[in-house]
Amino acid sequence: MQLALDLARRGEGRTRPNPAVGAVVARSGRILGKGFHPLAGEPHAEIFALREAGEACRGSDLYVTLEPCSHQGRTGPCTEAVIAAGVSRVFVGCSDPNPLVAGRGIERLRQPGIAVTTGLLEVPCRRLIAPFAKYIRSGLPYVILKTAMTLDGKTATATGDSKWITSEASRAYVHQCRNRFDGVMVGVGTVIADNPQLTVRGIADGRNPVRIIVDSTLRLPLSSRIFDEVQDAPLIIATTAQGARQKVELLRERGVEVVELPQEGDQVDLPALLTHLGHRGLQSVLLEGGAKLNGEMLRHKLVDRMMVFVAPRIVGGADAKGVFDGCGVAQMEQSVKLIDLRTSRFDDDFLIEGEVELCLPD
Ligand code: AOF
Ligand code: ZN
Repeated sequence: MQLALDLARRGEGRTRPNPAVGAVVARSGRILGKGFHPLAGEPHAEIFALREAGEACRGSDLYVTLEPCSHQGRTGPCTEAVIAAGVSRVFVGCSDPNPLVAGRGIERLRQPGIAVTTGLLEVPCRRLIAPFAKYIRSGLPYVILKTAMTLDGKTATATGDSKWITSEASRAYVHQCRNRFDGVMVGVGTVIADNPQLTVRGIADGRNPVRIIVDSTLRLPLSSRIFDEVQDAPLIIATTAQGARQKVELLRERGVEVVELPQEGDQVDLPALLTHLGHRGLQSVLLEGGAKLNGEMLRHKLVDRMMVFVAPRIVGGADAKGVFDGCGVAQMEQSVKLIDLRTSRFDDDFLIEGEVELCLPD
């Protein structure tokens, strides 16, 4: 199952609106076939694994990170292929949250007497499909907020300098994350301050996520580096009726997708933006700041998970920038809590990751 998970990750960020899935056919400790779902419309993971194993499937074990599908979608039901191949035992990582499947796949496999074991490495298998699970339930993309801060919780000095808080290893990991996400999103203030490209660099076979910039008044300078690679890295600018018509036209001429959304106060209505991104098929979005957008996304309960890099530095000073703007909460009891915590290390930085607790305070 660990091998199936590793295989599945090769499809991460490529399969929307489908989940990333991996499968292995094995017998008596020998791997006979391997597969992963590469792209919606292409065969499912199990089909590749069964094909590779061929005749050897008869009497073998199938390990699959997600319950095999039992419905006719863009492709046929995997359950029928598994049964026809003569597999004896199936080990499933987690059930499929798609209401068209939701346990029916497992049920169908048991009908002709296949021994099905569920919940093998369930936690990582569920984590892998968390974007798909949220998307299929709500139509909204799964949002991971990524940030980097000093030990005293700052993302920039009082003068606004924010370059190189974290190590090169941490930054390389962020590129790996962008490569696995459908979208990457920032506020216009971050584009003005840092002039980022938000592309994937230094990864073989890397592909760029859709870049989303939240800019309620269209103040994004046309000289920004973000426009350099619009052909290879789609760019969406989310704005409101406050954005000048003429600028909208200029941006569209450059190949930018300008989306005019309702306003909340004088800001882009963020739930409306996320609904739009969902309609556009984005299943996962990496939110990379700044503090204002972070705070607003959190307030609207649109953040599902956080990745916080902590660098062993201290900036000091009351004016240095923090990770979240907005009014914050009055009582510690109302604070946003992360659960299912994990830590890892990138050179001298620590990465703290966790799921935002579901019942956020109002
Ligand atoms: C599997 N194995 O590798 C994947 C599954 O339109 P289709 O035919 O591609 O079906 C998409 C649905 O199938 C998707 O919503 C999810 O429920 C399941 N995905 N199932 O057995 C796979 N990718
Ligand atoms: Zn399938």
